[in-house]
Amino acid sequence: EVIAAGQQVLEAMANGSRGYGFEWIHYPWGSAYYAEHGVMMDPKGLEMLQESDAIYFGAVGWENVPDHTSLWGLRLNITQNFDQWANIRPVKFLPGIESPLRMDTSALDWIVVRENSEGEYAGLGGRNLSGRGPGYEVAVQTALFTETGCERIIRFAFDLALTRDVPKVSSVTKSNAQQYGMVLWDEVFRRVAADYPEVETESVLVDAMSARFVLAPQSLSVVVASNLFADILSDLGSALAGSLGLAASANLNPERRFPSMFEPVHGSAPDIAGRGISNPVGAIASAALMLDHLGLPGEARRLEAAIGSVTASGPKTRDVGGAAGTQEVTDAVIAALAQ
Ligand code: GGG
Repeated sequence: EVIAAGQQVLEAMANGSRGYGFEWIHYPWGSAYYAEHGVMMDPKGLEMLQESDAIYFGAVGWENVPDHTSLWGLRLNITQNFDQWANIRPVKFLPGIESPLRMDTSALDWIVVRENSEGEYAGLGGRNLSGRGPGYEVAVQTALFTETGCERIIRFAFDLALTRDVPKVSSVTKSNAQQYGMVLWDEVFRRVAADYPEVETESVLVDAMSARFVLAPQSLSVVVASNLFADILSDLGSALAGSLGLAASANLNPERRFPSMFEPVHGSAPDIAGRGISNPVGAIASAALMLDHLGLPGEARRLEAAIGSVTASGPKTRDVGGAAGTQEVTDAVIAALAQ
């Protein structure tokens, strides 16, 4: 639903004859596909996707497939094999959206940079390791931190900070307890920071950063963290900005060897899926990130301005206190683009 909404918006933009267009290939991969084929995507799916300039992705997960099967079979299959190692998740406080924070939120604006290729999502480990049988099973899940993996995402965060009004990077770990991988991360962070003397830095433990998101979010600009920590923190950030339905993300292969993937932060929301009431803003804002990646930054800003004018005074879905449906909000964004 939300991807169809984003496609309508992009088509409306391209139809304004601004010198670009879209050619869409729709791949029906997901849990319904799994029910029919026993796999989440075509076995040649990566080769098929490789032909595209970008991937516009909805959400993964449904009740008929275990979550780890659907996530690894589709989303992580793509992000890991296409080395989309930088996941950027802006936390935007849009006009007209009420935040649960008790403060003036109008100037709040930070970006969570998620390491997207290793860490706790390395997929390393196993079950039944003790061989001792039911009731005594042992499972191991290992996080992987490589110096090159840490360095590339930390450098990415610093380069991003240089483009922002407040050039500051907050690095988040739990290196007091995770004494190997996250200590390596902290060391790499200090080393890379030395190359960026104009950027303010801090290293914060993830528990303290969770509290900071709520108590002092004005102190944040770019927050870089491991795969799992940044996933959790970005959900917290989206909720503080008013709804998970608003949050956009980009899974980038910065070297452009593979297509990058743009998706709303939210999941498949089985409780409301298919009812025409999902908030399309997260998916539409992800389309704006895709426009940036495709070399159309002016169009990306134009789309973000249209989203802002709709959240400020247009129809709203129920997650942000309105009663409008997905299509009504989509139509309003398209109308705002025309103004
Ligand atoms: N559009 C994002 C999405 O589908 N998320 C599903 C999910 O469960 N993701 C977990 C993760 O990526 O860590």
